[in-house]
Amino acid sequence: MKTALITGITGQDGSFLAEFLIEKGYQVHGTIRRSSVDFRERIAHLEGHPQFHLHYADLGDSMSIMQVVSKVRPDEIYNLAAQSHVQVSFDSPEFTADVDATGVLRILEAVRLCGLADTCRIYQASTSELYGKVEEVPQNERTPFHPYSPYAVAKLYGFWIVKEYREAYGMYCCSGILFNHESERRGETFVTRKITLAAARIAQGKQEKLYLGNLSSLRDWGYAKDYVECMWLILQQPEPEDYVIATGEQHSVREFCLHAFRRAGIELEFVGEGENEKGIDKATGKVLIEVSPDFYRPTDVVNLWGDPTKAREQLGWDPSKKTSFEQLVNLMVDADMAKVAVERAGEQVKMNLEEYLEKGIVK
Ligand code: NAP
Ligand code: F7E
Repeated sequence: MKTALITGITGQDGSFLAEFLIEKGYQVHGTIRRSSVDFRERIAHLEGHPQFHLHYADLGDSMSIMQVVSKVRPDEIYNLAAQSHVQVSFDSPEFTADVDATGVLRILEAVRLCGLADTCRIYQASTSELYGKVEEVPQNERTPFHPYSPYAVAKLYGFWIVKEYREAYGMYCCSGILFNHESERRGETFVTRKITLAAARIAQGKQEKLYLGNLSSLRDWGYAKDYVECMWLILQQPEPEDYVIATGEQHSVREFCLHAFRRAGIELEFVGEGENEKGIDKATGKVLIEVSPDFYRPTDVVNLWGDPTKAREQLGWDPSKKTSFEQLVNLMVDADMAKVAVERAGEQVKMNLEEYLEKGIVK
């Protein structure tokens, strides 16, 4: 039975990867951070499972990393922990650099210092943001990098230090250059989830309007559950190599909105341009989407489109057999429609209870 250590296990990808590895028979250890509120929603269903174990550690704290690596002595490490929000990285560039760049170095050194350099394989969660202000479309493993945010610059260090340790010390460590991947577990401030949640709330009368930034931005969006399989496949190869993981399809934020609102029962049309563009409900003429400069970034990456040929040929991972764009939008909207319906039912129960208490029906 193999032992895996996942940093960032409470995140979208970490939770899917933990499920995937448990299913494969692994002992799965994950790192969590202390927080004053409960943040384990995505992994709550795994707690208590005999193959699932949690440890406190922070990527900004070498001692905690050393401790967990020496205690667990993993066969595989999946370094998914990061300050992963691009827009936030403009507000917190130093924190982002510490976790997303130096944090990777801390993992690599912990493995070396614990004497695991020859046995432990390391996966680094790299990103299509490295291509940034793109120099080629679509992007593959040979496309030059041009990072375009503090997040991307930090992740570029992570990519290069992994390559350096591979070459300098012969370690089995590699990067998956993953394009955007989404799911019903995606953080609510990333654009796809923000849209699906708003579509569900608007359709059920719980929100009036959705404010977005650049509607013309293009992304290659896949399903996170499909992508965690690649992380594992990358570590099962005879030689450590870096891979682009993408669907090979591109869509705009505007297109995502059209599909999501349609799934929620609202047919939209977009009128106007730039900051004056609006998404209008065709049936009622109501403005449901507006553009707000608050969601513009100082530099924005607007043309991501991945070429997954190497992954298809070497890993046998074929995106055409995985979740399609339309299926992805549908499953996200369906999950948020259900979530909003449950919230509404809860509110109704609370209102009824308050009314009964007021009337003295319930004491
Ligand atoms: P996510 O949902 O934001 O999860 C990030 C995880 O990192 C959370 O578990 C978070 O813990 C943890 N974390 C943050 N700062 C930490 C620190 N200082 N020490 C320890 N843990 C820390 O991100 P995701 O979408 O699952 O992405 C996983 C990884 O893939 C990230 O490295 C991201 O940059 C990268 N990536 C993501 C995509 C994508 O489209 N999703 C694409 C390419 C690359 P808390 O829960 O405590 O905050
Ligand atoms: O933005 C535009 C925004 O925040 C996508 C992370 O997982 O994927 C993710 O980073 C696009 C950008 O993701 C809003 O300007 C418009 O062009 O969903 P996002 P991201 O920046 O692509 C990469 C691969 C990662 O590695 C990251 O960790 O959508 N956009 N309006 C908006 N974006 C947000 N968040 N909110 C808006 O209102």
